Amino acid sequence: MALHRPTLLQLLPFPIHPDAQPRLERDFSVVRLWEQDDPNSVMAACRDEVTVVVTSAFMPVRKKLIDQLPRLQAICSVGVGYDHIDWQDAQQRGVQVSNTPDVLNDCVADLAWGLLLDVARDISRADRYVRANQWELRLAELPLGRQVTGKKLGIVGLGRVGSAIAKRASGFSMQVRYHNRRPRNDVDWPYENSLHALAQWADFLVVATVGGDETRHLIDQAVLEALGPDGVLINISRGSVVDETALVQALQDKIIAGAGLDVFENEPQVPDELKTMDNVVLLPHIASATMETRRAMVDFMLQNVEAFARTGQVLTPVNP
Ligand code: 8YV
Repeated sequence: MALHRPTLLQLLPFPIHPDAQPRLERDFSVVRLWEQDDPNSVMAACRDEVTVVVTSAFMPVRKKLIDQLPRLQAICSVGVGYDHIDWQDAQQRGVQVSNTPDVLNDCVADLAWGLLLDVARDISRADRYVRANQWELRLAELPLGRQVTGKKLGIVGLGRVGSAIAKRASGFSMQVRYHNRRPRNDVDWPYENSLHALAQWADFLVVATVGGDETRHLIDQAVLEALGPDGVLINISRGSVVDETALVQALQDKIIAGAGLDVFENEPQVPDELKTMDNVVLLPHIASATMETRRAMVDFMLQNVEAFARTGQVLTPVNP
């Protein structure tokens, strides 16, 4: 007699992890939504069966979808951020929501430093200069960059990723300060209780806080003015944390010196004005995008799904 397996709704594939599909299908009857020609009718057919939804930061799970699934018990996501999930609505209904913290800290911190070094030393700009044969033809001089070693690094959001970014600063003999909702008593870096004061102090302001309503437009015109004409903004958290219109204006008016951005307010849309600026480095949300880290993230999602199948509890419920 075949056992009735619960139904899992999978919103996207995970080709990076060779075991992902067999491991999901061992415990669940899996609906592969991305493969369906008519996802709406497939959803209508399975909505009363689905107990688990699997997703990632690139595939939102909003209240509308949660409301469509009366037997939903868990949403397991790949990625540390969870602003793409209406987790409060889920939790009100008793639906568990899990993410994949920690396994991406180093990778994201590495990329924050990549952006910082790139903007400060004009690496991408110098690469474009060589490719356009400007070096050989001596058509134009490259401007001088900014030194990184010995400068001041301000971290907005000293969580797991923020700490990994801060640790790397010692290799560059930099001073570090941070701003959080509240000071941490387990670190030696000085706390600034005002974001404005941190921006005023810092040469490089790195945004590593969570996304969502609470942090929306935390980096606004006033913060950018405090950062000042020699200051550089780096964002590897969520586009929503920065008021993008204010940022474009600040760059155009030379209120700040430059920016390195891995995330944007309306991904994959990037304001055209930014694309023409040489003091800005733009990346397509790749901070965790290495083979090792993405595989570890998918594996962590699988462990959450498997723990839920075994015990009824996910391993890492989101913890706002
Ligand atoms: C990933 C991210 O790109 O972890 C996050 O919150 O934004 C990124 O690391 C994303 O989660 C891919 O699934």
